[in-house]
Amino acid sequence: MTGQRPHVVVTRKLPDGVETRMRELFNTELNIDDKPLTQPQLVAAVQTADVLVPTVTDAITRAVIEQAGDQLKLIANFGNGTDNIDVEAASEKGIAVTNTPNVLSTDTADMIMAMMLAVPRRLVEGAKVLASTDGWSGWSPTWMLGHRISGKRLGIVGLGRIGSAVARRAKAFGMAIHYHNPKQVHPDLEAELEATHWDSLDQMLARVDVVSVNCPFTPATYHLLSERRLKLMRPDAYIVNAARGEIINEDALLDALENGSIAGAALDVFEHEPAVSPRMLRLAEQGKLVMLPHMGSATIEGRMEMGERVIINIRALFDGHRPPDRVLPSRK
Ligand code: 8YV
Repeated sequence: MTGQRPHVVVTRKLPDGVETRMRELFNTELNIDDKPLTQPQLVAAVQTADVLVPTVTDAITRAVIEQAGDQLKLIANFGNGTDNIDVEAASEKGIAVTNTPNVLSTDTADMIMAMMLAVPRRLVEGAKVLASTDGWSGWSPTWMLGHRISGKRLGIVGLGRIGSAVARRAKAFGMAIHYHNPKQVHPDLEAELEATHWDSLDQMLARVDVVSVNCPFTPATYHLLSERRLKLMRPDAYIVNAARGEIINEDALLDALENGSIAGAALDVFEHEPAVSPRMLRLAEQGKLVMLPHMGSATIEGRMEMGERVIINIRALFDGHRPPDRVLPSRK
């Protein structure tokens, strides 16, 4: 450490205000060009940094962590999900891991509502008509009809911070809230949302009109929405995913969309991100799939607040306190 100023390596370009503040407070190494670091560059970073600030695009694997120098005290993720970091390997080496919870929940939930409406209300299809060379020939009572979401049942897979923000919005849109969590949420939250808890994900999937995936990606949630489970969904149901692509078996989802065993999907995240397949592009062309490039939390306000959380976590640790957003390895 240089005096009391920790050496902080930031792996991607962050909003200017965040970078300026970090430079004022720390001995900060920025990535102005925003070119993602290679694995050897990440290893080099953990060998010199007191703090590494990675994002979802950096794989901070056990192999990377094992090569870290003793000076590395904190991996302060710029993001909520920490599936890009081997938290257990970090903990074994005495390296703390933090994330940026809460500050992106409302932005992500807003985007999820837009995604929830996008397929049933044919948002992208409609917008394309006006932008096409043929243009729009005029209004008709039976043209571009979609489906109403009000009065429908929403099944939230993972009623946590983001899931609850989605539920509040969906309730205001007139949807009935159902959820599957390993553990039932606090009765006050259930009462506020008038939410129905399903112990069995299978049973919930068979009974809801829209599924929103809002759980973290962990080894336990890999392909949670498996081929078998997707087959339980109703043929008029929609699925929305702004969590992580790996939670849904993407091939099985594409099969279901192609054969009409579910009505549509909106995805902000992908199993092989950033790659999307020609099959997906065809389904998007047909209006059965709306795809966004991982934009769930992409507001300048949210990104500034994420940066603030990162700074607070670094300062807390180097002031001798427990960082407020400490992430612990999941219990096996
Ligand atoms: C962020 C996200 O953009 O925070 C998360 O978990 O998925 C995104 O909204 C990204 O992770 C930043 O690292």
